[in-house]
Amino acid sequence: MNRNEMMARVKAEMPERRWTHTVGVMETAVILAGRFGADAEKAEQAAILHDVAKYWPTSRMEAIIREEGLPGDLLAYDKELWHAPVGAFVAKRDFGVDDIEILDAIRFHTSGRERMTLMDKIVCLADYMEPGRDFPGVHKIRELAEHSLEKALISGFDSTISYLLQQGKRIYPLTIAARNDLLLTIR
Ligand code: DGI
Ligand code: FE
Ligand code: FE
Ligand code: FE
Repeated sequence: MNRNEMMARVKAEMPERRWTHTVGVMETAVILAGRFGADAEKAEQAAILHDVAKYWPTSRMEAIIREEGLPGDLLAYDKELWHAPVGAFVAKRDFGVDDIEILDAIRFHTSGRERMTLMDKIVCLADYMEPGRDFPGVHKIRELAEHSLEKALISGFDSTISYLLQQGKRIYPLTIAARNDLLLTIR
């Protein structure tokens, strides 16, 4: 499937403001790929698809998680996590994406994971810092991203974890693992 067709089909899956976010993630991912030496085309493709399942009904995401053998432990955590692995499944099944780097970057864009690849880091960080994002700490993340993918991403996970603590929500273990692992890799 070519780039324009992919963009049109993803756009049709979501409200206008989420498409605007997606375009912001595409642009940011391409910039970060240039800055940190990743394949910009792959980063852009992962960005286009990363939130493709974000507005699917919960029941539809749950059915795919159960029927397609995606990690069932997700079902015991915040539903906001589900669109990432479901999105990777949909990218492969419905958009014909075969590249594991792209699929994994989509799969782990929300939770993170241990030993994140360069592509995982770029897509996850672009999602945090695209120009439309406005949350406490986003300016610091953008500043850190000038020099360090890892420091910026840690700052992003810090803000997500703080938010989840404040809300009294469970924290998915992969997010903790991702942050711990990134902390070991800096300085
Ligand atoms: O889909 P987006 O809104 O663009 O961003 P995202 O895919 O990073 O989703 C972030 C949401 O997921 C955010 O509101 C926090 C929520 N969330 C719930 N539980 C967890 C979690 N995020 C992480 N990283 N880890 C969790 O355990
Ligand atoms: Fe997302
Ligand atoms: Fe994210
Ligand atoms: Fe997103």
